[in-house]
Order: sequence, then structure tokens, then C-alpha cells
Amino acid sequence: PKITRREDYREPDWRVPEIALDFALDPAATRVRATLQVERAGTHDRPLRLNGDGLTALAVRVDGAEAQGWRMDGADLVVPLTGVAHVVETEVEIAPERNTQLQGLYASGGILCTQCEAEGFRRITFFPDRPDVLSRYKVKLTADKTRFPVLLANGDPIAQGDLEGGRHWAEWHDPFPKPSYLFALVAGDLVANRGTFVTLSGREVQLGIWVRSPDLAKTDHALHALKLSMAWDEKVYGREYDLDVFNIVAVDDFNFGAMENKGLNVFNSRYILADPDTATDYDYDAIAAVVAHEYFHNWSGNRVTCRDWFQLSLKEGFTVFRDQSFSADQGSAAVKRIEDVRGLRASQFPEDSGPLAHPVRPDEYIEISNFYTATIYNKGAEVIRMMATILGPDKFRAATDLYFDRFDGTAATCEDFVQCMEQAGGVDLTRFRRWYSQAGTPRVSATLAQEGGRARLKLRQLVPPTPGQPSKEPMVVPLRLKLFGANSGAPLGDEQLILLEDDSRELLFDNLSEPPALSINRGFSAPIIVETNRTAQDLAFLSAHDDDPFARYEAMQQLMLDTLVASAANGGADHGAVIEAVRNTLGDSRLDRAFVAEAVLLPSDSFIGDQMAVVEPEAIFRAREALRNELGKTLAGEWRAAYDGSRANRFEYSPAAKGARRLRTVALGYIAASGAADADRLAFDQFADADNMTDRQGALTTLVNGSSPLRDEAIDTFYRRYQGNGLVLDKWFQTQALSTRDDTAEMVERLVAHPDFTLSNPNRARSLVGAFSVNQRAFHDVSGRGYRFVADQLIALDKLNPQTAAKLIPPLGRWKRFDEGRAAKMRAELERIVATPGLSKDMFEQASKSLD
Ligand code: B3K
Ligand code: ZN
Repeated sequence: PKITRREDYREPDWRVPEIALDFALDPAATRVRATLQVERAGTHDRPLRLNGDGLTALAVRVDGAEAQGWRMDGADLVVPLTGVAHVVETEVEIAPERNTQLQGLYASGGILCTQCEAEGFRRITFFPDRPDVLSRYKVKLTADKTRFPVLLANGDPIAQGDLEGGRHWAEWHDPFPKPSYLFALVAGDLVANRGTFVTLSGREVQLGIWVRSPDLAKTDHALHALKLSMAWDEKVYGREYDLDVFNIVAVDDFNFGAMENKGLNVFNSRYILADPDTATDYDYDAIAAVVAHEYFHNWSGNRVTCRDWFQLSLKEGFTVFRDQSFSADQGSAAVKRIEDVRGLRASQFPEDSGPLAHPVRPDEYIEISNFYTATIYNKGAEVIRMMATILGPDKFRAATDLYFDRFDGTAATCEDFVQCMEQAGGVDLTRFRRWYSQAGTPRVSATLAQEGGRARLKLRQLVPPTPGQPSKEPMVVPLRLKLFGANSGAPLGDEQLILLEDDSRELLFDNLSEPPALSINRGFSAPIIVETNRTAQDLAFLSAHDDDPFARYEAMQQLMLDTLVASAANGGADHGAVIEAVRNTLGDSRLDRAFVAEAVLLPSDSFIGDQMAVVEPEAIFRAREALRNELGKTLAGEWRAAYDGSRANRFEYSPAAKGARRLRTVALGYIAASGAADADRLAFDQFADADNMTDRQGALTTLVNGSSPLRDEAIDTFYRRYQGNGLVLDKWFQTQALSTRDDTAEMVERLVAHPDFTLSNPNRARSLVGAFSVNQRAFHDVSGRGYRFVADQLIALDKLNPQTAAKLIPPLGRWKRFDEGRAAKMRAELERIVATPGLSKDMFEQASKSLD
């Protein structure tokens, strides 16, 4: 397969300032007529190349006459042109109902919709399908009025009318030049939850959240989040919305979360629909975050887009940073930061240390869809955050203003963004740029040595080798740090922001009145792994006294992690320090409950595994269960108090109520882990009496991990109650796939045969196959049956939906981290995948790279 390289970038040969599209919509056969105004860019004699994917040209015209000498080159249409400007028309026919890839124009539950990013537009019509070709779009849609009463496209509605034979039409214009990946249309039997938003300069925008009519009652939260996002972007970044309408459509079949098409966002319904009975607090938060993310793209992505796909993090890293800041402003910023760092460690750190590691700005790809990764998104957001930290809030705002002004209406690069940071910030980011070019998570060791009233901190960094990058230059690491008196708990001086720019650096601290304890990488100021010489006592102390909530959480996690790793390696460890630290945190009435719930949760099996030279899934599981059991028993009274103290009378969606629910389910987990006789009953009562999905699913998880007779009853009751609600059935599958029981692999193998299981819906495929493959204990069952099961499913899924299948490869690619027996079995499955006839290039790239 062909490799695309960043260094091969060339400006487009032809521009397309205007395009008119005419769709005669029909699920079985849709006619697409495209009229392109093309202009030769510069002086060259190259023909016009229009990308296609699976298209047959039914007609090609140039300036109104049948085109001469056009040819197909692979899937592309090549048209020789003589002048500097021409009108080129093409006509194709496509079959949305047969499109199982969900890329291009496809059908989802009777709705016709599109997904074009990254290269789906070429599955709809012939076009130079690259992000640096920007056009003004006019779109006409014609369809059967009964089946498709609502016809939407980008921009503002211009006209509509009825036709003979029960058909009707609508026309939309988008005045903002945009790349083809932002094109969208939707046709369906939809209703809208409508609202208005008045912008900074007083313009009224019509908002609509479009769903099928039974779902209308579940759209208030999304609409509210949209209004909050619009106001937030004005206040924090000075960015105003620019069209008269903003529409969001929810569909059930979608390859990822949502898509920021100009003025017409299309969403996976799981990121729109919510009511207390069916959505968890986590879902509510994710909906607000994704609505905000897609909305923020209107500036970071649409008004300023990417020159080429190697610059993807320009829009994604920045937009994730923006949505994280938005969410932090809606509730507890500390808890939000903890969640984001946990997510980074769960998905990006493993990626950065494995066979698919790549820089934030990659150098090459086979299939760009494989690069919508945690590195591009989440590490990319950390890179923006570090620049914001280095500049400080005022200069960072000046720098983003400069960026938006300078590049509005153009396709920019990561380099352009960094230059704006340098100019408005008055800083030199020459070395900092390595965060864009070098993959791998830096490891920083911090050794503090006390000598009387002085202390010396030695910092040393190491950036590990990654595929294609055997040796690295040092990174610029911004570290927020502070010392605390190990006797009094009082700060020894103010927090400092220091930059570690070389391999090592030494810092001296004078006039210390007592022995110091080191708080470092506060707020997770850099996306690195820190190794310190802090003792269990130091960590326990910081977990109670640090005044940075993130650092406090981090001290506790490190203490737990050290204990669990020792225990997994030696078959047991002293739990005393962890138990005391958890007791302190539970008893600290100044802390909010959401924070307490996060802080007392043990690190996941996989994060413990990430700390070990060779991951031992069973030993990790046993060590973690033993610690949970002892915490549960020793602090039995505390868990009961936390459980009872966070009971609510009725559902409310507020930071305080969410925190209470979170702590309640964490406490329930510890009560169950203690082996208390009434634990199953307690869980079942919570399950049965809950007036919200957070409590219900929390209780179900506890029951599903156990072996009480109430377990099967809960599974059945849940299923019957929510049969017909796809999003909740996803939770039902997922909860079982994540079970910690011995028989999970068997159970999951049975569940694929369940009548509600299907690979054609990406959410459903991920809820069972995806969830199972991150269940470290079950997936890595020494028999290898977990690997075989996942490989079987992915081979089947690849035939329908290569993008979604390829996303699920990484867990199999982590074979180097396991013992020889497991590694051989994992490799054998990857080899079987690579050898599958007709494999997609998506899967080929992921699976073959994973074998290296
Ligand atoms: N930009 C889209 C992601 C498209 C993924 C294409 N494989 C959603 C987002 O990041 O907002
Ligand atoms: Zn995005």
C-alpha cells in the first residue's frame, strides 16, 4: 500500500473557489451532479485530478460540452484542461443504503447522512479531496417528502419547494470557503429542539438539535451545553459564531463521537441523548464536552483549517484543550484535570510506548483514519497546555487572537501556530517544537537530597526510543514545583515554574527550616512520567497536605501504585500506608466528594501493568483485589458512612450531586470487596430503587463482578427494562464485558450470539469487543482465547467497517509487554489478521505495524 509522507507536501495544482452540488436522494440510488469552478494555481501544465473512491463517472463536461480525453487513474478522475479557468461538471450514482463503512453518504435508521473527514467526500463526488482546497458551497437536495421531510446542509437555508410525485427540494448556501471534509447533508424524518443564541455583536442565531421524534425529550441537556459553549468561546477566546443557523443531528450509526461540519454538526446519538433514567453522569459530562468540542471547531478547525492531514493536531489538540478548559470551568477543575490525566495514561501513554507510537505531527501514514489517535488529540492538547503555561493567560490569549486573525479563512500548519505563540508571547520555542516531532513519553527523574538547611534537586530526563526514532533530543519540560515542610505541612516557599531544557538540571533550595517534601509536576504541568526518591511516608504526607489538589491525588496514586506493583511482584505487600492515607482522605470534610471518590480509587489493572517490566495480569488482579479487600474490611465503618452520607432524595444534575453519586458507588464497591454479608443486597437495592442511570449502572457493575444469585436477576431486569434502547443496551453489553469474574471470556463469547448483538453498529461493536479487549485480566487469559475471540471479531468487522475495526487493534499489539507464551499467541492472531484475504488498508497498517 502507498505511504503518504509529510515532506512530499505540494500546493494544489488547481483551486476550486465555487462548487454547486445537486443531490437526487434515494437510499438505493442517489444521483450526484457536481459543478466545479476550477482555476489553475500558478503556471504548470498538469491536468485536473479529482479524487474518487468507488465512483463511476456517468458524465464529464467541461465548459458545458462533453469533456475530451478524460481518463481514470485508479479511482481518480483525470481531466486535461487548456485554460486557466474552467467549469467542470460530473455526474455519479451512489447507494447510501449499501454503505456499511459509514464514510461518505450513508443511511442510519432511515436517516441519510454524511461523514466526510478525512477522505469521505471522494465517496460522494469527484473532487480534489484535500483540506487545503477551500470552496464556497451551494447545495440542492431533492427527496421523497414523506420519508425525508427534513433536508439539511451546511450554511444558511436559501429556498425550498414541492415537486410532483411526492418529492420536495431545499437549497443551502454556505458563504464561508471550506475544505470538502467539512461538507455535510442530512435527510430524514426528524424533529428539532429549537433555541436561539444572541451573539456578542447582537446577531440572533437559530439553534436546532435534530433527532427522531421519540428522542426529542432527551435533547435539553445538549441544547443547554451548546448555548454555554457559544457564550464561553466569546468570553474566553473572543470568538463569535458566524452563520444564522447552527444545527446538530444525532444518528445511531457513527464511527466516532461527532463531526464539526460547518453549521451542521453530525453526532453519534450517544453524545446527544440524555435523561436521568438512561444516561449516567459520565454521559452527561461527555455530551457537554463533545457538544463544546464540535462547536469550538467552528474557529479552531473550520475558520482556520489544516493545510494537510499531518497537521491534524493543529485543530484537534487545540480543540481538545479548549473543550477541557470549558468543562473545567463548569464544575470542579481539579476533578476534571484528574479525569483527563487518567484518560491520557490509559490511552496515550500505552500508545506512545508501543508499536504504533507516532509524533503529535506524524511524518507518514498509509491510512489517515488510523491517526485520529490519543497522541494527536490528547497529547496534542497537553502540548498546547504547556505553551499556555509557559506564556501565562494574557499572552496566551494574545497569541490565539493573533493566530485566528492571521490565518482566518486559510489552511494552516502546526508551525504557524507555534510562531504565533512565539511572537505574541515573546518567547523562543525552538527546542519546544520537539514535542511536535519526537514521539515517546519523556521520563524525568527527580532526586531531592537534603543537606542541613539546604536541599538539592537533581532532574534528569530521558526520551525513550520509538519506532523510526532510535535516539532523541531532550524535550522542554515545564515543571510546576513546590516544597512542603515534612513536619509542619507548611509550604517552604512559593510554587515555581521551571523549565527542564537539557538532559539534566540542578536546583538549590536555601534556608529550609525543616526537612522538605517535594511536590512536582503539579497540575500535571507536563505529559511525562516522573520518578522520584520520595518515600511512602512522603507520599502519604503529601496526600494529606499538598495544596494542589491534583498533586494530592497524584501522591495518593503513586503510593497505591508502588504498593500494588510490589505486591504483584512479591505476592504481597504492606498495605498500612495506603490504608492510612485513604482513611485520612475519607475523613477530610473540607474535600468535595467527587475529589474523594477519585482519590480513593485504586489505579486500574492496566496502569499497574504499565509500571512492570513484564505485565502479569493474574498477579496484578490478585494484588489489587487483596488491597481492595483489606481497605474494605479495615475501613468498613468509613465506607458505610460515606455510602449512607451520599444518599440523595431525588435526582439532580449538579456538581455536588454528581460527586455524591460517584462516592456512593465507589463506597459500594469497597463494601462488596470487603465480603460483607449484606453487600449484594445493598447493591441490588441500589440497583432496583435508583432514580437515575449512574446509581443503577454503578450497582449493576458491582453485581456483575460478584457471584450472588441477585446477579442474574439484575442482568435480566436491566435487559428487559431497556430492551429497544440501543444506547442503554450498549451499557448492558459493556458492563458484562468489563467484568472481573473468571468466566468473562466465556460470557462474552456467548454474548456475540445474543440477538441484540451486531457488528454493523459501531457503538455495539465497541461495547462488547472494544470493552473486552481492555479488560486486562479476561483478554489476557493465558489460554489465548481472548486474543482469538477479538481477532475473529475484527476480521469480520473489517469487511463491514474498516475504520472501526482498525481502531480496535492496539490491545493485540501490546505483545512485547507480556511473557513469551502470551506474546506468541498475540502475534499469531496479528499474523492471522495480516494474512486475511481482502484486508483493508486500515487494518493492514495497524496490524502489520503492530507486529514489528
Ligand atoms: N473531526 C472529527 C473526527 C473525524 C474522524 C475521522 N476519522 C471529530 C472531532 O474530532 O471533532
Ligand atoms: Zn475534534
